[in-house]
Amino acid sequence: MESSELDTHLRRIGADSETIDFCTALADHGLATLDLGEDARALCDQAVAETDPYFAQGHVGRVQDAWLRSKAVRRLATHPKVMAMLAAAYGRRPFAFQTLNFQRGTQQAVHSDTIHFHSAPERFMCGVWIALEDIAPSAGPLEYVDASHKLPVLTMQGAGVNRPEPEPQDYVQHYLPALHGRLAASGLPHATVLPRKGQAVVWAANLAHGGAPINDPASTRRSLVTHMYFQGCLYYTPMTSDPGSDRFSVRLPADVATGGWVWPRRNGRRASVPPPALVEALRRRVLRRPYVHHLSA
Ligand SMILES: O=C(O)CCC(=O)C(=O)O
Repeated sequence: MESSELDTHLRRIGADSETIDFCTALADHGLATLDLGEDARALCDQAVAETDPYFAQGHVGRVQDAWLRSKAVRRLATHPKVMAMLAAAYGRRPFAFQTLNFQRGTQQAVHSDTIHFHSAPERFMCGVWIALEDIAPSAGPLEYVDASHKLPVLTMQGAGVNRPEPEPQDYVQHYLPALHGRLAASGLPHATVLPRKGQAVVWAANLAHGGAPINDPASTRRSLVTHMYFQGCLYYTPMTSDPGSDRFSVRLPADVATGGWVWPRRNGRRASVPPPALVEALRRRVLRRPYVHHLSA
């Protein structure tokens, strides 16, 4: 999708007009929407019923990996139409590796997912944001910087963090200001999306996006974000990696469809996975416990 060969690729796979429109929008803007149909709208209601109890605890910002317990979240995260569109757009089999459920707008600073999860070769990652209810403009909708996925990927080192093991606070103090400076200099316009229940918004790995301000404090903005990787790549956590020096914090991502994991590969071979990543994957598989992130006071 992000190569100059997109048109040839789409002709070769015999893509239909909906697939061509989806892939072209993703290539041009870094973001494309899909309607998942009536069955998906029923699944959205079920996903809300299965995840609202987590939020009833109060002060819960997001629920990570509700798919481990919620059938509806798992089915939406692996929706066949989304999978087919992503396979066409990227030319590799996609797999969902993480879900996040939100009940309200996140007001998250504009960022790019390439600082949280990335791949080698680069850009084989994307986000899929499914509206679990109709999204109102005052509810802090998803915002993005149009076509910003075409900018070079900003690493911690590119943001001036030169210590061998960057620390989480470096993200706020260095990465975000550097990214925001680049985006301002690019002059690319900000936009928001207002999907209806059962519509999916896909963003490219490097697209700058975040949560717009909430103007109606009583509003809900129920959504499900699924982070996707593609088969046959090395998967890593960029914040603690230095890709320029070939030093990667390798991940062993889950495969939401199977409940297992997908082993990372580099140059066609299985890559080695550090023991802590293996232990974490085993823990997730045995405990099957979603993680509830509480809002700081
Ligand atoms: O839903 C939002 O406001 C932003 C979500 C997001 O940035 C993400 O999950 O990567």
